[in-house]
Amino acid sequence: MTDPLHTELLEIAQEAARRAGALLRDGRPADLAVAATKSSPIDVVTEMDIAAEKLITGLIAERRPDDGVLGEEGAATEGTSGVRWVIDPLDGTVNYLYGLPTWAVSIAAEQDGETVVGVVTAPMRAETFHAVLGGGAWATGAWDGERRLACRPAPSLDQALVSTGFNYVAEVRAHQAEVARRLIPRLRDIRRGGSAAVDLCDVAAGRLDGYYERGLHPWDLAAGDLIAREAGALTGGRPGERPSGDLAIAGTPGVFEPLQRLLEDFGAWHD
Ligand code: 2AM
Ligand code: CA
Repeated sequence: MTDPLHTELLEIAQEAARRAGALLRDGRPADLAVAATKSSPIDVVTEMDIAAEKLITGLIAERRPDDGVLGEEGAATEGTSGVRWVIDPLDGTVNYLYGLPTWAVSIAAEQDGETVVGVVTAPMRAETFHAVLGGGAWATGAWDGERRLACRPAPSLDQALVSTGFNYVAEVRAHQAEVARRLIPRLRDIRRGGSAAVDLCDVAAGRLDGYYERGLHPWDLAAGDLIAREAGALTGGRPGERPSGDLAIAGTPGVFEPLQRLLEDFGAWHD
């Protein structure tokens, strides 16, 4: 039996994600990419980002005024109910700016510090992912109904397709490129999707065998991490640690462990 609180949180997260996703999709000026070299498009994206976060936090405040909130665009309230929402109103900002489809709204709800609900919606892929702790991971697409997700059976690491991301800071990127250079000959190939939340859902959906990234924030990870785990993937950071800003790794069992070992050997978390 699903906890009625979890069901309520899931319904709120789904509604908020759907409405924020529609706002971002419908509100994106068609000429945003054309002007992408000027500074103004960045402001447009930031405005959309803030508007999406306001929509989400407004809905939460209306339905559950005693909950805490942590959002990328600055929302930060403690709350008194034991529930805290962790929100990325627009994950994959650079893709959104350029008109690439891989961007998402990511909303998670924590109960007493543990993630219990995660929703990630990718409007340009017409896909929404969700998970409730202990209830499996699910996807709904435009052309099919709800289907349960299971990560891929593990290939050997040299046949694994692994996604990653690169930081906005140049020195960090240089180090990440060095780690990727050492990793590439050991894998089938590398992908760089541009949205941590979507990458984690793609691991859940069996479209990627693994994913890793350094420098993420809690809102990039919270929902996608639960969705990946509920689909049977393993997630972590450095050996023995939970995923964090130092390092976040997700992978199908059999890929996760050797990938984590290699990333440790290559010092993937270093400054
Ligand atoms: P964003 O689009 O909301 O900024 C890209 O590799 C992924 O990492 C995206 O999910 C991006 O989120 C996230 N990210 C968060 N902080 C980052 C940073 N400092 N540098 C690069 N990517 C970051
Ligand atoms: Ca993000």
